[in-house]
Amino acid sequence: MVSTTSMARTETIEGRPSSESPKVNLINLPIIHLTGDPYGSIPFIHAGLAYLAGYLRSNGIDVSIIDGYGLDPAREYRIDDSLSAFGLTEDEIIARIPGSPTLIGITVHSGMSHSFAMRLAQRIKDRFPACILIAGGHHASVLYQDFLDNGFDYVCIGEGEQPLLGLVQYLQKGEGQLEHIDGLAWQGHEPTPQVFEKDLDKLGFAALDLFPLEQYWALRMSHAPVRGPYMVLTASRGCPYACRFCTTPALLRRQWRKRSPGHVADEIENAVKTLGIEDVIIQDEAFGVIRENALGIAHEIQRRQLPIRLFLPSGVKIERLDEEVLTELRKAGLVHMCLAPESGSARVLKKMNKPLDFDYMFKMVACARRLGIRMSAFFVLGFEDEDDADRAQTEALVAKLTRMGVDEVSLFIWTPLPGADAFTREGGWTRYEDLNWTPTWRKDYPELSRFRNRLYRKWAMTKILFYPLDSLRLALHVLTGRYELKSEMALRRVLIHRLRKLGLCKVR
Ligand code: B12
Ligand code: SF4
Repeated sequence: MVSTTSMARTETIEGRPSSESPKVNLINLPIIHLTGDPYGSIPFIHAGLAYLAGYLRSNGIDVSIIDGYGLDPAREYRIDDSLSAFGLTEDEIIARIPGSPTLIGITVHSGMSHSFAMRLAQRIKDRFPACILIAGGHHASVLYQDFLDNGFDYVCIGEGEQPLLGLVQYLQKGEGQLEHIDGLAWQGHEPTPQVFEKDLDKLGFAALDLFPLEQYWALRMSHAPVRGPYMVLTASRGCPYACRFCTTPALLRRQWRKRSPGHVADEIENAVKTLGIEDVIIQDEAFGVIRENALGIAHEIQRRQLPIRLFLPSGVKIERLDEEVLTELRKAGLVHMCLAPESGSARVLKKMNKPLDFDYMFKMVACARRLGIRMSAFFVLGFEDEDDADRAQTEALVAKLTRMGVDEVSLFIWTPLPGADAFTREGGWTRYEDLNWTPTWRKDYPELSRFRNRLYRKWAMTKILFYPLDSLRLALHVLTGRYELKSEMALRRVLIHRLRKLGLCKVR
């Protein structure tokens, strides 16, 4: 049965003159975080939105981005008693929607933006009743019915390029049939799974120029320790693994797809020439799954002598790298990468369904250290029934990796994410905004928080003891803002925040 809402929507679509070219407005939301939480408020240029916009534009669609974060990224405001946001308010976003919009797309990166996105959708619908609203991103993909019940006409499940283009073409020219657009959900219609584009070159370059890049660069902070004008880029999508705490396996169905090295280098070269890019953040979930591809990218960048620094901040699967790949990537400009051991306990790793070859990891860490690649290691604390013995093993691994030369650790307290195999509604959280790496709702949060602090202290003490010069370097970089590590950015941020509060500093 077709609902009334869906009937009304269908009439609107069919009533549209076929020659009308809809302008697509994509909205990036402010960065919403727990007030005062340094783990959830990391600035980022939304790569997914940038690729989406680039794809539409290259298909002749008039597209713009209202960047609810980047237009005022240093401005923080309270949303309620526990949440704050960096960026524009709802009113300010709505005020920037031009004329009578035809199609608005809102991206929802995670549950942190759940209520904000719903409220914004309702207000857009009240103000522009004829406008068609679509949501996308991991969180919206998993909870598409909630979004359809709260004002959205469509939700895109998973990758956005083809479903959104299909919808726009349908609206614009009446081309195709709505039912044939895979990956699109609407009220009363079960989405059919997308056949993902295998050749990612066909999805084109990210439309970075549609973002207020200067504003991002002026922050001097991102999810990689960048120093100069930076760009975000994906060289591959998806991941062949199936870690139980992660949503990627369900959403991208364990299919790893790549771009050709030439295409990746073309995108970088173009950005260097047109935007003056110096730093490149590659944010693939699983960079280098096929070593020849990683080698190809490294060689292509070297051949063109692109003067860039490369960063891999999303956690590489270390077993996929080897000495030759690391050496060539280093020559191409790789200065920082993240590995993701997640736990020191083989038992917990088994539960996570995350295989890890410890000895191989140690070998690669030693190799990266020799090459001068700075490293960060990710850990997930408190996964399911993790006990004291598991924690002791994690603590020992943090110490060992730090002794071996891993420069910093990032410690996340586990929270169930919708779409992940380990997601469960049990646990005491009350709203999706609770599902971040600072899950204060967990009964064992105080204990886990103490454990996290203990590990950070362990890291700091081990580093000072084994690498005193590195520790001095860290302090110098915090003071000068010339980063090599994520921890330097985070510490400088805390320092500036404190000094501003004392009225001793005007830097934002
Ligand atoms: C890098 C990354 C970050 C970076 C920066 C993100 C960036 N630059 O975009 C940082 C570290 C800042 C970050 C922060 C967080 N992240 Co994050 N992040 C990622 C990661 C690894 C890659 C994102 C990416 O660039 N993907 C590649 C691009 C091309 O894909 P995309 O962004 O998904 O966009 C595509 C589609 O989703 C779709 N789409 C997106 N928007 C729209 C809009 C419309 C209208 C349409 C039609 C389609 C569409 O089309 C795009 C192109 O195909 C993903 C994992 C993943 N597989 O994506 C997690 C992920 C999205 N993050 C996640 C989480 C939980 C968080 C945090 C809450 C963690 C925390 N710190 O507490 C915060 C939240 C930040 C906030 N307050 O909003 C979860 C979300 C899970 C969920 N179900 O909610 C993910 C899936 C990781 C996971 N653990 O499973 N993240
Ligand atoms: S955590 Fe990383 S390796 Fe594991 S499934 Fe997710 S993207 Fe793949």
